[in-house]
Amino acid sequence: MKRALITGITGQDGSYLAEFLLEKGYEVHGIIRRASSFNTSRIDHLYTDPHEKDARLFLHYGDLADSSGLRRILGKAKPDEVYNLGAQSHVRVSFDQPEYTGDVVGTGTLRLLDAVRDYIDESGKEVRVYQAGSSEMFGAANPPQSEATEFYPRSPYAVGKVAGYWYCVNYREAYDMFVANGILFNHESPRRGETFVTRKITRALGRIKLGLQDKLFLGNLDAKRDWGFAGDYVEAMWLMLQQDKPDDYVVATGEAYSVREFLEEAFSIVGLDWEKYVEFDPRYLRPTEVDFLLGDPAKAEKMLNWKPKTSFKQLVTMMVEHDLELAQKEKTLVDAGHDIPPSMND
Ligand code: NAP
Ligand code: F7E
Repeated sequence: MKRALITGITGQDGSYLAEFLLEKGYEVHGIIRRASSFNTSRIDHLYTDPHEKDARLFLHYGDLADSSGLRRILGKAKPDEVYNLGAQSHVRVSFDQPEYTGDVVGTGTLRLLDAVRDYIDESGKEVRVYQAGSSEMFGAANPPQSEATEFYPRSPYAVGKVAGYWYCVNYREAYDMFVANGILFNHESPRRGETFVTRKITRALGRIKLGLQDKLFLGNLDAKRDWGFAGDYVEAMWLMLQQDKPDDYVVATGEAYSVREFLEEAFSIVGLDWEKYVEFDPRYLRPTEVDFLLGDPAKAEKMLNWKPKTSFKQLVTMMVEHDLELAQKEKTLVDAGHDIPPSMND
């Protein structure tokens, strides 16, 4: 049985990847952060009591800021594959917390690589590493962006990801480690965090449709993104670690839409005119914006035989339908005189 270790298992991608690997028969170990409230809602459905004989999902407390903990976890999990998905992943927030973001996203990657390097030396095992790189690394570079496009990061988050990318290349070359950089363009789902623009829109839309909310405040509607479905993208992560040689791959759909177009598509599904509900709030602007990301996934298609399965329309519909159901549950509670429990905001 292969063993995988996932940092960021409680996040959107971590939950889909854990599902995917468990289905493939892996034993999955995940690193979770200690929090004062529960932060495992995205993986609760996968969890079984670790004392059960057939348990294959194990969680360990740790943090990318804590290298001794990472080393200890590697020793316990004994992974064949390590997926580094942990990050302060919000671009806007990275301007408010630049040092912390750089530490977790950039130096955190280095801490993990170095711990894996020592673990390989001590155990004699081959361990393969996937690094969650981002299209944000391209930033202001002209679209379409491919593996050959020069990076031009536009936020502390993106600079941290560029550092992580180069640490990975360096460890690959210096120590002959199997490290693959995925350069993933935006990918969304009903499990997307609610402060990212797509989910913010679909969550508000459900509430507006059911009369629980009047307005939606947004920033720049002109930005264009190449939006895919997270469930499709985790397969590409796994495929990168099944190749003969480690390499770097862009993962994208090859289609871009503006935030305005996302709004139009989402609101049209429920027969509402978005312009009646959306208002501008400059708080959501970034000091430096990324205007246009459009990926060229030709290399992943050719080398990994990977293609996205979900279209833009299907993605928006899936998110809108999910958030309408969630809003319906909230409405039932509100109508019965209850407050909406915080867990419904996940
Ligand atoms: P996400 O939903 O924000 O999840 C991030 C995960 O990282 C969560 O499990 C979070 O834990 C964990 N984390 C945060 N700080 C950490 C720390 N200091 N130490 C260890 N873990 C920490 O992000 P995602 O959308 O799943 O993205 C997964 C990865 O891909 C991230 O590295 C992201 O930057 C990158 N990426 C995402 C996209 C995209 O469009 N989604 C595109 C390109 C790259 P809590 O649950 O406790 O907060
Ligand atoms: O913004 C604009 C905003 O925060 C998309 C992360 O997963 O993908 C994500 O980063 C666009 C930007 O995602 C609001 O200015 C307008 O142009 O959903 P987002 P992002 O910044 O593209 C990349 C690939 C990652 O790697 C990141 O980890 O939408 N926008 N109004 C807004 N954005 C937000 N969040 N909120 C608004 O109100």
